[in-house]
Amino acid sequence: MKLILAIVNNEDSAVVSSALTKEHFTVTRLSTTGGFLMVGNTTLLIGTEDDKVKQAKKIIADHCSERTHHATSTESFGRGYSDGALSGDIKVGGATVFVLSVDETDKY
Ligand code: 2BA
Repeated sequence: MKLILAIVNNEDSAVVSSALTKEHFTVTRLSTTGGFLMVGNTTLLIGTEDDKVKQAKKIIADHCSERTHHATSTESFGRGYSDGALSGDIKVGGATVFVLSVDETDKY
């Protein structure tokens, strides 16, 4: 069994979770915040069998798009920048995906 963690853009999160549930994946959505831009994103938790990971990743890839975040000189980044040194266009996403092995899963 695997646990997929997928960090996706808030604007894609509803569409991608619907596409996953339509294909019988079970999904939990967490409201999260990126440590660099300090803006909201969504982390999907998807527990699934090993042989379905590829299918889940394809659905995520098909429904998540890269976006450009236009940073302004007034933004303070996670690294502490506030002098505009990193202002400009920053590419974000489509999705950042981690696949973890699960030793046990129980429901009570
Ligand atoms: P943020 O941390 O807000 O990062 C947003 C975007 O800013 C990143 O897009 C990347 O283009 C840039 N960025 C992030 N950290 C940077 C740094 N230290 N220096 C320069 N530029 C930096 P993505 O890579 O697509 O990441 C989108 C979001 O996915 C991230 O939001 C974070 O919430 C998550 N993420 C990405 N990689 C991760 C990782 N290795 N571990 C944990 N979370 C990750």
